[in-house]
Amino acid sequence: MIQLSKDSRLGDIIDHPVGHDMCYRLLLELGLNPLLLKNKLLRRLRFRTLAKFSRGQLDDAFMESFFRLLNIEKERPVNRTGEPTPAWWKEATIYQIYPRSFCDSNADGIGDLQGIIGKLDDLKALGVDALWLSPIYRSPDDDNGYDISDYYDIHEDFGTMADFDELIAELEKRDMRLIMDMVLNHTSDEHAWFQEALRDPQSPKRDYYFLRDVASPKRITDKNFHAHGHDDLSPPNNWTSFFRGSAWRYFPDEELWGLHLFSKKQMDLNWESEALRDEIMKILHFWLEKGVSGFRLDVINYISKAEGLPDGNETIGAMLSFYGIEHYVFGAKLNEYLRDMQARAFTPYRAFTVGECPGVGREMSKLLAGEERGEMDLVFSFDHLENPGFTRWDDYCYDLNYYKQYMINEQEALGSNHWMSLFFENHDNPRMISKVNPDPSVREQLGKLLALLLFSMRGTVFLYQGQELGLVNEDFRSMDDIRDVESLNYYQEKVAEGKEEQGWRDVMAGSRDHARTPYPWNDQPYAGFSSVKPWIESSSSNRSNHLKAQQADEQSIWHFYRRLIDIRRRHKGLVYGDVKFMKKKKRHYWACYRTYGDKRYFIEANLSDKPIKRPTGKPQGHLIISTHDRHKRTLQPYEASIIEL
Ligand code: TEU
Ligand code: CA
Repeated sequence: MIQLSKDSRLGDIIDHPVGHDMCYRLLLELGLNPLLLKNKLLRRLRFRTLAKFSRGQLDDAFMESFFRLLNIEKERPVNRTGEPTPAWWKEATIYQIYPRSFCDSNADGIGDLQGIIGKLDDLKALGVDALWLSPIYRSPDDDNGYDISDYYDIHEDFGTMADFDELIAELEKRDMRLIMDMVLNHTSDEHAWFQEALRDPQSPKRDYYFLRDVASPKRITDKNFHAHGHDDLSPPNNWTSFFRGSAWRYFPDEELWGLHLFSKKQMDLNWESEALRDEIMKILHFWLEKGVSGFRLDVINYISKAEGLPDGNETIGAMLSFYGIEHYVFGAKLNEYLRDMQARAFTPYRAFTVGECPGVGREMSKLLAGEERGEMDLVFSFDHLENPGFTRWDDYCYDLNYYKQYMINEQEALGSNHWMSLFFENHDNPRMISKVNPDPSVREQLGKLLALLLFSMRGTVFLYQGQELGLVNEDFRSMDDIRDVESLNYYQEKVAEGKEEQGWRDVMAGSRDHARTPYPWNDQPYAGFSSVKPWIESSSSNRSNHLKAQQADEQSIWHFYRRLIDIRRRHKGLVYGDVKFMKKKKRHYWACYRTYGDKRYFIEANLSDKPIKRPTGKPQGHLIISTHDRHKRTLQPYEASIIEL
């Protein structure tokens, strides 16, 4: 295997899986079109030539970090041809529930397990096959359950283990499955392991975390660190947290630094520890024994950190606004750790796994979830959620033409041994309809278009609660309405920089709370979510689009989703069929064929809010589903349909 270096041609770098995905991200970050990766002239350039034009940005230190990251990975993905192997999770529609905000059964303003159990018939009526629950384990809720303090117990706000067992049984009765959210990159600082590790220098648990003593020579580069009042001390390296500030928290009593990539109460676990990995296997077995069908693995690509925890590169840090990421985004032992879990926990139970992998793109996903790899089944990557040049905090209108280009790129480059996760929403992102076009008069049309685009591609569809109602972003009135630790910290930082107004605008654009407000069930107070004031409140526009009204209206977004799920169940060609896009260059126009055995489908859509001419004339065939009931020569705004040929 050749080592890549600054003398390598860009083409060779792009043909490397990590090189490809990193260059893709880099172009997005720079606001450039990722299609550039296919440019023949560019592919022949040597990296150092490119670096020369970067006005010193891509300096030697940058190149060293960049190529170190690339050269860690020695393997190349393989693309198989032929038909994909059938699997239940490829055909399934998986529905994500954010338990705090789904349904409150005991009038404390917080959703719970009995609330979910009471609504299973509605979910069955929609047609979903499996539920994915955001974490329901014991937690002090610094990050709403993503900070686990006991992996073997249910959060008291959500109920008891008996409620959980009942949920499993009720799901089984309805032929539905359960997928648990498993957070293994970090635990709460209140977890017994961490408490013991902190207190007792002799404890083997000390090795479960990244705890370092004060006598560290390195200086922090993060300007916000000083705002936290540790002026005289320096943390072990310059890594920063995704939730702002240094990634190191100082424990004054013990005179120790602890690493946390997320909030300061989410302490990173050290997977180098074999004893820790044994504990993790036990946890997985415990839940598999209870009958769960699989796991969504939280930030699983971050679990292998570079030896010695070296400083992050300044250029990469400045570019991504996070320092140190290259030292854990795709660590040297990641594949090994995943295979270990697969062999010891998942395979024996035939469990399904989807890994949440921020920063991982198409080619790295093939290494993490290729069928022959023995690592995971699926990956969530996020390169489609924002347009090039924008981040989640930016207030802009998402152009669906980028999504089209992204999907063409993905679907045509995957082998039959690869499978894609299809989603627009989750608990970490604003609502997709609002991103694309916040005009309330197009909400229904656009909601249906997005639904049809999801269900007509090759991959597994994941829905997030409320997406099937076409919910939109909230109109929060002030920071008092915001609950999320990420938004709160982000805003704090802006205030400290004297950019209060900017902070509020960014939070309104990107807050994760837009997706975390109560599910609207009916026209009762609090939309039937609870009989008391909920922990976070939603706007009247979302409350009025409640499930009950949509179930009563055959034309609603909810019925449209219900029909799509049903169609996908009856037409396996829409799941497994080969994908071929047409008229790729025509702006706003989406057209593709799906072929499976002797079945053929044509999917056509208008991605814009203006009518466009059908380039091919009126398609012939049997209309399976359409956002508009009559086919005309022009495609109406956001019109979309599936035709069986
Ligand atoms: O998210 C990981 C992640 O990187 C982001 O999607 C995150 O929401 C944020 O935008 C980082 O800037 C996962 C969970 O989905 C998220 O809810 C948790 O907060 C996070 O991990 C920590 O467990
Ligand atoms: Ca409750």
